[in-house]
Amino acid sequence: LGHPGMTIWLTGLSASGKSTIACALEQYLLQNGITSYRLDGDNVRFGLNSDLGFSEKDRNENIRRIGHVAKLFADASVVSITSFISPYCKDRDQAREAHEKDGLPFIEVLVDCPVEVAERRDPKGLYKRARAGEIKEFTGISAPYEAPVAPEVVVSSGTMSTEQSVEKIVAYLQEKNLV
Ligand code: GGZ
Repeated sequence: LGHPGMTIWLTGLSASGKSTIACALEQYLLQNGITSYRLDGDNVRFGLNSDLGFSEKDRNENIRRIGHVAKLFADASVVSITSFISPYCKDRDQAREAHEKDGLPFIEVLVDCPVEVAERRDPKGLYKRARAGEIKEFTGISAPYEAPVAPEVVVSSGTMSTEQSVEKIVAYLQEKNLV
């Protein structure tokens, strides 16, 4: 019997650590024989969603499409792991509803990271450019981030290691008999 598909939805600021955690989680699942696939900016924003920018409307559409793609993977018995800022509650809730309506688990993971910490990391210099006004509508600086009110899991990228974050997510999945 194959493994049931589901979506593990990471949400958090730019430089919060979503991609790092998503990669480590994917590795863990694959090593344990669970087929998983990661959706992120590199394979979605440059392809399927290359027509979209960062206005509120474009982000709504970005997340709407990603929600449906993740659901298609889950429907095909794959564990899809998404790592997008997904700053609006309404958009994440829509993705959740689409999954739950069809009985597919949707696990929302808040990668909690104070904006000060993300801004100090600034691996791509984007916060600096946003402060300088060179990037408009930058999440956490000049565009909103609505943290989830009741995520299934919260990991704190400022105080937990990547391994600890993965362990916490896996522990939740085990507790719910999802892995
Ligand atoms: C936020 C931006 C912006 C603006 C470009 N605001 O750290 P990164 O570089 O690699 O991750 C960010 C990524 C965000 O894309 P998402 O598809 O995850 O966003 S959303 O869910 O809100 O649709 C950042 C880069 O794109 N980036 N401009 N204005 N992040």
